[in-house]
Amino acid sequence: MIGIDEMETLPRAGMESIQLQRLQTLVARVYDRVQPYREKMDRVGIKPAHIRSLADLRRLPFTTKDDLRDNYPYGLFTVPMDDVIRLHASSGTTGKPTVVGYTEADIQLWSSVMARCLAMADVHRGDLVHNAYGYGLFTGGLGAHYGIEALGATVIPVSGGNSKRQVTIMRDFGSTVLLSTPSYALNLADAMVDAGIDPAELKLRVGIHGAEPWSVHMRQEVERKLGLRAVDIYGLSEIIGPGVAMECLHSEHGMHILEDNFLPEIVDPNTMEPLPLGEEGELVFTTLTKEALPLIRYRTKDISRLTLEPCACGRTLIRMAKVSGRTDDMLIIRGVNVFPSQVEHVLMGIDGVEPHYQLEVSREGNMDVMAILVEVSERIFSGEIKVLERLSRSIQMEIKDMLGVSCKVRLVEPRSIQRSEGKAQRVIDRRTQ
Ligand code: DLL
Repeated sequence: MIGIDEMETLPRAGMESIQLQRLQTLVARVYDRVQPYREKMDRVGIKPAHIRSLADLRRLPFTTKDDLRDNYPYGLFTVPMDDVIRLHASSGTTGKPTVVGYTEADIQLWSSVMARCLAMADVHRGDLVHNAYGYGLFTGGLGAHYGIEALGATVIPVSGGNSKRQVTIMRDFGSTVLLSTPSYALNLADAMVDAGIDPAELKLRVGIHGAEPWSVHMRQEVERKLGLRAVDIYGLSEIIGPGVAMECLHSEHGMHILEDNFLPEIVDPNTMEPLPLGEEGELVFTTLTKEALPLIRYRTKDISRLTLEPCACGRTLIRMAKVSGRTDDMLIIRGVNVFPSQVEHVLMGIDGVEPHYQLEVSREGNMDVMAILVEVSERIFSGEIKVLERLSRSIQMEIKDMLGVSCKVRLVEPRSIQRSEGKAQRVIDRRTQ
């Protein structure tokens, strides 16, 4: 059984010395093997030998999604294709997908970091793990799958879709752990209601949800509707997939980053200067142990904060706060910056509102107009018009108060907003169409 790995309780100096050693090896490796990296480093006059302390990390150039696109599909790989045993890809909103490759050692590494993450939520041998992350090019399904096996638990590789069948399987197979995006977990809760299954009939103990931002309120909804303890897991294809960071059962305030493998920084997205612990900014990762596609200072566009405050579980790993949004998800509505997560936060605090919503942005003349489509509960929807009007006005006022922007509110009937099997689509921007 996997418990707390020895890497997870190291004193700071011990961790930093491992990180430095790994960073030096990595920088030498990419400089030797990958021309685009060498050219970038030469341009700023930095050689592998210049990396003498962890502080020297900031002298290295950043890597972005554009670097991956410019070298599509395999240009940043450090090994010949013969050594690559797996490919995955993430489809962005525009252009070519981002292709990531893994050597055999990378797959082992991925399985082990994923197993360590699961262990943080006390998943263990004997657990029946219902894996509803999509299998395929998306890293969620297979990444989690190998981790569950490495842990010695039983994997149920159900993938996404066909929610009705999923809830029957969960009940009949006796699933104890659910892995899915948070939005899909809510779909499964609806499917349970439809099938007349009470969550209390199930053996679910813990839900491990990630791959999209979700608020603390949304967590409460998932926990209430499914009768389990819901924890957050973070990762991205470029860095490895799921398994970069994970909440333990003690930590309501952040995910432990497996920093022996993934070295985090927070930078100011405008100046690109590193920010001190505790300040919010863009999360940047350097992969310390990956072979096929190591990345140096990769800009994730995710917004978070780092903390070294001790955690009750005893792990000394640095933690990242729940992702509050993405720099590229930010909507600018009549000059005001709006993140979908802020809207979610406001909505989830209002009684009668369901955790299903969408933001529609359009242009009327020269004006940006934001409409919020919100599902309301059956009770409210079938109630009096004046109750609906009051609710709509109160949402408008709360949004105006909290975000400083006025919006239209359209209350829609339960289950009318399209459900996703993976990541939910929260924003429809019609300004560019
Ligand atoms: O979503 C990997 C993953 C699968 C993570 C399953 C967790 C569970 P990508 O498709 O490359 O990889 O998308 C990565 O998703 O940059 C974040 O914007 C977002 N994301 C991932 N986890 C979280 C999370 C997978 N826990 C992108 N909270 C990332 C908020 C998340 N956003």
